[in-house]
Amino acid sequence: MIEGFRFLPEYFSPAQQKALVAEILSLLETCPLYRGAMPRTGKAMSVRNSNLGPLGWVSDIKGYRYQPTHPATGEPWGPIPKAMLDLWSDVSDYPAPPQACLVNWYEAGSRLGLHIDADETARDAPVVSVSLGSRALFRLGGLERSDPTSSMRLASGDVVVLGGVSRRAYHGVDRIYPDSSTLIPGGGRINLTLRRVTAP
Ligand code: MD6
Ligand code: FE
Repeated sequence: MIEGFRFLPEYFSPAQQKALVAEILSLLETCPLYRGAMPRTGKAMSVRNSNLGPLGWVSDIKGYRYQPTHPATGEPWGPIPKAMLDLWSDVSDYPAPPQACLVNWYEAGSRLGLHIDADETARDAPVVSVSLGSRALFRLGGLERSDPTSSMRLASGDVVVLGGVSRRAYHGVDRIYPDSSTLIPGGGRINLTLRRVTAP
């Protein structure tokens, strides 16, 4: 396995998952999910997203970037839940807190193409992710898009850390297994990723 990749299955208990989903759903009321667009083409993304924290990752026809306000409401993003800040303290081994918690919302047919997370200047900080709700088929490759990949299922409560060399590895989500969880009303999947954007 590529150096710096960590898989922490069932990091969050079912009760913790329930509380975290309730908190996220509540925060999304004022910080709503929206559908971003792909740079250049403007094609709609398969996944809807929002953000929590002082910065949020947005994608539109002009490109990818971090910004302090929601593109639809113009308001600052909501706060990062304490459970997520505690997770970062526990697993990141980084001397400063995360600045962005990207909320990705998957429906039954949603997917996320193979990509690297490369829009942060603090490249020495890991990206830490939490899966909630339906299971997903996650694919992890290497530093080149053409490198061999391996696939694994991510279930609700699982945590993935891309640190070290794996921070620059290609990865994506090939499919969601609908009805594999009852955690989220309507049966979707939420993936939360914590990022440090700028060097402390
Ligand atoms: C997902 N995850 O699980 C997509 N990125 O829905 C990511 O793109 C990701 O899980 C960086 C670090 C961990 C991840
Ligand atoms: Fe990613």
